[in-house]
This record gives sequence, C-alpha cells and structure tokens, in this order.
Amino acid sequence: MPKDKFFKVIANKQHPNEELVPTHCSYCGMQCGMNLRVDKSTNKIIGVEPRYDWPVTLGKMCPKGVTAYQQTNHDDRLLRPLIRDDASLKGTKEGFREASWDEAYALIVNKFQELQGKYGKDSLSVFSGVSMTNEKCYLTGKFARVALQTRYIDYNGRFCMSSAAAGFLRSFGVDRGSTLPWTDLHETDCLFIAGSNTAECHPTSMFRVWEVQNRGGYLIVADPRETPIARRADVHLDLRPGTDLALANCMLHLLIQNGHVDTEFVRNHTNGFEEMQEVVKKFTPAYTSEITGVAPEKLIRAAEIYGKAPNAVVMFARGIEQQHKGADNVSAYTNMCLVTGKIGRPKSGVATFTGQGNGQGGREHGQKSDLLPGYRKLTNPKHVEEVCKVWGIAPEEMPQPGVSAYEMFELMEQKTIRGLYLLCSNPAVSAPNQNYVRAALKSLDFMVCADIYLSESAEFADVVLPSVTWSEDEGTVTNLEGRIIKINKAQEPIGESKPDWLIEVELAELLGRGQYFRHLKTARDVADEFRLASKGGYADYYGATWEKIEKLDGVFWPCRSEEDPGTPHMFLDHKFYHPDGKAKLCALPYRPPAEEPCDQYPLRLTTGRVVYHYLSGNQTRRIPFLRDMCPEPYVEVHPETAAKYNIQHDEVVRLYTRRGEAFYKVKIIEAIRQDTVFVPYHFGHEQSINLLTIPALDPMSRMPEFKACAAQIEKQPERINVR
Ligand SMILES: Nc1nc2c(c(=O)[nH]1)N[C@H]1C(S)=C(S)[C@@H](COP(=O)(O)OP(=O)(O)OC[C@H]3O[C@@H](n4cnc5c(=O)[nH]c(N)nc54)[C@H](O)[C@@H]3O)O[C@H]1N2
Ligand SMILES: Nc1nc2c(c(=O)[nH]1)N[C@H]1C(S)=C(S)[C@@H](COP(=O)(O)OP(=O)(O)OC[C@H]3O[C@@H](n4cnc5c(=O)[nH]c(N)nc54)[C@H](O)[C@@H]3O)O[C@H]1N2
Ligand code: SF4
Ligand SMILES: [Mo]
Repeated sequence: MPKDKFFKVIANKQHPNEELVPTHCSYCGMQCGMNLRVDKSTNKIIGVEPRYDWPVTLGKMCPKGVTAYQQTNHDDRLLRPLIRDDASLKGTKEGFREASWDEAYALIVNKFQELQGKYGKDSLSVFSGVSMTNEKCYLTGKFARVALQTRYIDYNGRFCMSSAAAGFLRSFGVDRGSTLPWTDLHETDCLFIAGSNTAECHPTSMFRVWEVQNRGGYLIVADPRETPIARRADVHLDLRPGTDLALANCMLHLLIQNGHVDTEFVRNHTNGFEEMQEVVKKFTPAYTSEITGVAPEKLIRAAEIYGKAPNAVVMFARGIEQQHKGADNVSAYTNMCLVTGKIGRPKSGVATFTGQGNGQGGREHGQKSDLLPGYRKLTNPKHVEEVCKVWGIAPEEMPQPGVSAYEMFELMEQKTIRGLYLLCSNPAVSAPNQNYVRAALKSLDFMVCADIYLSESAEFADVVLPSVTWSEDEGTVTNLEGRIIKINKAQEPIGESKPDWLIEVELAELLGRGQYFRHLKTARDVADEFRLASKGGYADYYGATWEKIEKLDGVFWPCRSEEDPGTPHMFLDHKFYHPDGKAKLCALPYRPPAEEPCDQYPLRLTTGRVVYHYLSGNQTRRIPFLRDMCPEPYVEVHPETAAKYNIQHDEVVRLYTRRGEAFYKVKIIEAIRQDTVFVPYHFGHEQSINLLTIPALDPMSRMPEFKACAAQIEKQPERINVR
C-alpha cells in the first residue's frame, strides 16, 4: 500500500484487515467513484465498494464497474515481455516466448533504428488509446514526436470522440464534451438524447434521466432501436440509421417556424443564422419523414417539447457521431441549443456522452495526428513554439501532422509505415473493415504491442510488453463532464509489468533521446510537465494540481492558475471561443449514408454495445460474470424481417456486406426497425462485426461510419443429420 501518497487511504470499518483506496472505474467516461478494497496482509486488491460521496455518481456502479477490480490479479495478465521467434505464426497466439525487459528493449531499439535508417523517421508509427491517464496520453504524444521523431501518431479516439470534437470545434471554437456539470442534468426540463444507448453505456447517469421525468420534465430519444431509455421516452424518434442530419434539420425548421428562436441570443452571440435557415427550410415534417422514416407527428411533438422547455439539454453519442457525416450531425444538433439560446446557463446546454474513461483528456494533449498538448495545433507555428519550449527541442525538429487512425492502416498496407508501437488499443477487433486492417498489421516489418493481456492485436506483434492496469499506477483522467479527477494506486504492479509512461521513458533513453525524458521519474513528474505543457492552451490544465483535484472533487478545465477554481459551466458569459466571441450556426445540407441499401444488400447494418462488455472486449470477456451474461455476439432482427427470411430465434445465419461475412445467432426482437439489423461489436476473430463494417470516413473528423452500411442475411442450409 503506497502510504507516502497524499490521498487518504480509508480504514475499512467492516473489515479491519482491509484498507480502501478511493479511485474511479477503469472503463467508461462516467468514471464512477469507487473504493478499491486492499488486503493489508498481502497488499492485493480483493474487491470494491461504491463511493457514495462522489458527487457525479453518488455510489452508483454498473456490472462492469463492480467487477473491474478482477482485472488486476487476473490469471491472464501479461507478467513478462514476450518475443515472437516464429514469424510464420504472426496473426496467432502462438510462437511467443518470455523474455527479459533488457532483451525486449534491445530488440525494439535495434529494429526501430534499422527501419528508420533504411526508410526514414516516418517509417515508424504509434497507435494508442485513451484508457490511459492524461499523463500517459501526454507522454505518448511526446514519445512519438521526440523519441521516435515520427509524424505518424493517432489513437482510438478517432473511432470514438473525433466527430464530437470536430463538431464542437466548428460550432463553439472549443471542444469540451459537456458545457455543464452533470450534477445539473436532473434539474433540467427536457433531455433530447440522440444516438445514445444511455442505460447500457452510461448506466449511472440514468438516475438523473429518470429524475427529469419524475419532476414532470420530458425525455426525447432518437434511436433506430427501442433501447431501454427509448422505451420510457415521451417521444421516441425511431429513425433509419444514418439519417440524423435530416432529423436535426427538421427540428431546426420547426423551432424557427414555431417561434422558439431566441432572436436576441442569435443576433448577439451567433453567426450564420440566415444560411442555416435557408438549408433547413425544406425539412418539413413530411419531407423529413420520407428520409428518416419517423412519423411527422412525432417530429412535431419533439420540436414542440424542446422548444417550450424553459431549460433543456441536447445530448448525443456514437449513434450520430460514427457516421461519415458525424461532425455535421454534431453541429446540426448543437444548432438546436444555439437558436433557442438554451446554452451558457445552468441546467441547459449540450453534451456528448464521452466514451472511454479518458476520452476527453486523451484527445486534448497530443495523441491525435494534428494536435499538441493543451489542444494546440501542429499547423500553428506559435503553438509549436510553445510546446517546443517545454520539450526542449527546436521548432524545426517538430514532426509535421500525420494521418488519422484508419489512414495509418492504409499507409501500412502501402509500406509507407513499416513499424508500429501499439498501446492501449485493440484495432484487430475495433477498426472497421477488418480483413483489410488485419492484412495491414500482418504486412508490418516490425510491431510492438503493449497491453495488460494478450489481445487479438497482440497476435500480430513481434514483441509484446506487459503494461499495468489502472489500479497499479496513479494520475489524472478527465471525465465526460470535463472534470479532471484523480486515479489512485491501490497495488504494486504484478509480475514485471510496468506503467506505459515508464516504458516510454526507458525506451527513449535507449533510443538515444534520454535527455528529453530522463527527468521523469514518477507519474507525478510527468503530471507536472504535462500541466506546464497544457498551460496557455485552451484546454488549460495548469491550475489542476492533484491537491486541488482532491480538495474540490475534481477540477473542470480550463483551469489556468493555482487560484482558478476551474470552469464547471462553459460560456456563462456567452463568450464562445471563435475570434469574434460568437458561436457558429452551421448550415448543413443532408447527405445519405455512404452506402445505401440496394437489391443485393437491402438491410441497414448498425453496430454498438451491450451493458456487459467494454469495447473490443479484451478486458470484459475475461471476467466470468460478464462473460456468462453475454458469451457471444448475435444479430438483432425484427420479427417481420425474420419471417421474410424464414429464420427463427437462435438460428445461425450468415450476415454479409461488400467487405466481409460473419455467422451469428439471430435474436428476434421487436425493438428494432424492420429495415435495420444490429450486432454488438465486442468480439474478435471470426465473430467480429468489423469484418463487415465500412471504412467510409467523415471528411472533417476522419471517423469511420460504424453506424450504417448495407447488408444482407442468408439463411444457412439445415445440417443433415448423419447419425
Ligand atoms: N456497456 C458499455 N458501455 C460503454 C462502452 C462499452 O463498450 N460498453 N463503451 C464506452 C464508449 S468508448 C463509448 S464510445 C460509449 C458509446 O455509447 P453509445 O453511443 O450510447 O453506444 P452505441 O451502442 O455505440 O450506440 C448508441 C446507440 O446508437 C444507436 N444508433 C445506431 N445508428 C444510429 C443512427 O444512425 N442514428 C441514431 N440517432 N442512433 C443510432 C444504436 O441503436 C445505439 O442504441 O459507451 C461507453 N460505455
Ligand atoms: N463496429 C464498431 N466498431 C467500433 C465501435 C462501434 O460502435 N462499432 N466503437 C468504436 C469506439 S467508440 C471505440 S472507443 C473503439 C475502441 O477500440 P479499442 O481501442 O480497440 O478498445 P479497447 O478494447 O479499450 O482496447 C484497449 C486495449 O488496451 C488494453 N489496455 C487497457 N488499459 C491499458 C493500459 O493502461 N495500457 C495499455 N498498454 N493497455 C491497456 C486493453 O486490454 C485492450 O486490449 O472501438 C471502435 N470500434
Ligand atoms: S458506468 Fe462506466 S464508469 Fe461507471 S461503473 Fe459502469 S463502466 Fe464503470
Ligand atoms: Mo468509444
């Protein structure tokens, strides 16, 4: 137990032989407060208790959260580095042997230097993830640009938060996922929620959602499926996947038509109203109904409720964002609060359900191909200079912007990228168009994967490095409100596993770039450099010291100085972050999904999550309770559609698209549109739905269209009984 730490370890009154370490869940952006139970005699984590004193979640946790502690001492943990001796077994779990860190490091450095010597600095790449602390995310960006000196770094947030980020940047000039603290949410009069399966994906926000209705307020949900939250909505807008832009434009059309525009707010604090009004003119309920399939009267009712509500919050998630027009969808729904002036005050605003634990912080500090810490831009010479000062390199040494996550696989396939350092992501499950992506990974000359378990992606690696779980290190993450919070260390790393920041510092030394890293001896050292590197950027964390985070139950950025208490509510002064201080009302003509249904592929395939699994499933598929509750994927099909294909519940069918096929059990369910099928994506190898998904990228955010492509089902011949 780390007794020298500044956070208070709590005595466990019920179990005197235990101590409680206050921290947060390892998984989603809710970052529920929890106390990890640590056995004092073994110093091992043995359980969890909710933290009732955590203001955002008040002791609530979901099935993943209550079992998250089982990861730390799991039998499958990687305890030592692995080296692949047999290259012919790439793409399988076989062919690895255990090695010392020294041997693994020597091989990595040797191969990386050989590739860069032959093919140039940019032949190496880094692909990372945001289940890591801000400190690790920050250092990973620095590691790529200063230690490896490559332009090619991007991360899994590109598949997650990039459309929200791009949309908010365009609308507000700043990208903080929520304009208000969620401790306000239940006090609003209307929640308009689009493309979020809130009850399964952000379950511990549900008590606030229900409280809105309990207080007499309203809930509107836009989703092609009747999710648990849609079932209790006052209006369920059951749209066709990929048609949100039409729906949002219709809401704007009706808000304008019904006199719900706050003309003073629009005049003083926004630009672009006329152009926007022109675009939404044709989105009458009748016209919109043709595109979306939603009944006109539902559209009218939804706009009326939102328009009349004194306070309202527009919320959305990947349902609207993982489209090749995701950024447009974000700006279009954001227009709703701008035209009605329902923003920049308590109980009103807009929020995206940030996905990963550090989905907010991880996108602000330099893991994205074009960004530097503090949300600075690589294309802005002043920004580059500011970061170079902290890093101690000359501006000429700063690599140029690279390409987005999916495009990195294209460069691997083309042999422009030859080497990969992959950490904290499992793209061999989670990237779209898996047949292509797996071939790209296989074609690499050399690949390193740092993970806590042997993931499906690690199967493509030449060297696998054992990282630590969130409970074996400390640092900060930024939750879905934009609140910077503290993750505390409850146990020493098991086996020879090491935190990612330490691996990067040690590798930098061996790569001959130690002068820029060797002063970083603890996570706190990284935190202090990171706060400095963010200083002056608009995602300014400088004032968010660990002590202040502890004292205030988290600190909302921007927090510019030690005296600054942080910014729970954005835009209270109605000043937006564009140079003229105004927000942008965006004029966004409708575009259909990249791939529309046709005779050959008449169904719309959409993909997403279930409450029991997390992302690629590499963590949750190993937890017995979660695996038992959801052991395998399935395809949700409407009863009418099932009848048309003559398929039964639990029958295995072939589901296929232009890119690939997979075989799934059918789940016949009325809670889905007849023209749509849904598959959860948490499974690997031949069960992965990403064998079928389309890599159509949003031109602004480079987000793939996970949420809509054209598909077909094929009934399998009945097996002949040979017995
Ligand atoms: N249990 C669980 N919780 C999680 C995660 C997890 O893996 N499992 N992951 C976390 C992460 S990283 C993320 S990003 C979030 C994701 O959280 P969500 O975005 O809520 O989850 P999804 O299931 O991807 O999609 C949400 C909904 O979008 C709907 N949808 C599909 N297509 C469309 C469309 O065209 N328009 C609209 N309006 N809706 C559509 C789907 O039917 C689905 O109900 O969850 C976080 N929380
Ligand atoms: N079809 C479809 N595909 C999707 C989506 C969808 O809705 N539909 N959603 C997309 C979204 S929103 C997301 S966020 C992505 C996520 O996709 P991934 O990035 O693949 O998600 P994870 O499963 O979280 O992968 C994290 C990996 O890092 C490991 N890990 C955990 N903590 C650490 C750590 O501290 N250090 C290291 N080194 N490793 C660690 C885990 O074991 C796991 O193998 O998937 C995307 N893919
Ligand atoms: S809601 Fe999210 S953060 Fe909370 S316990 Fe569940 S997975 Fe963890
Ligand atoms: Mo995500």
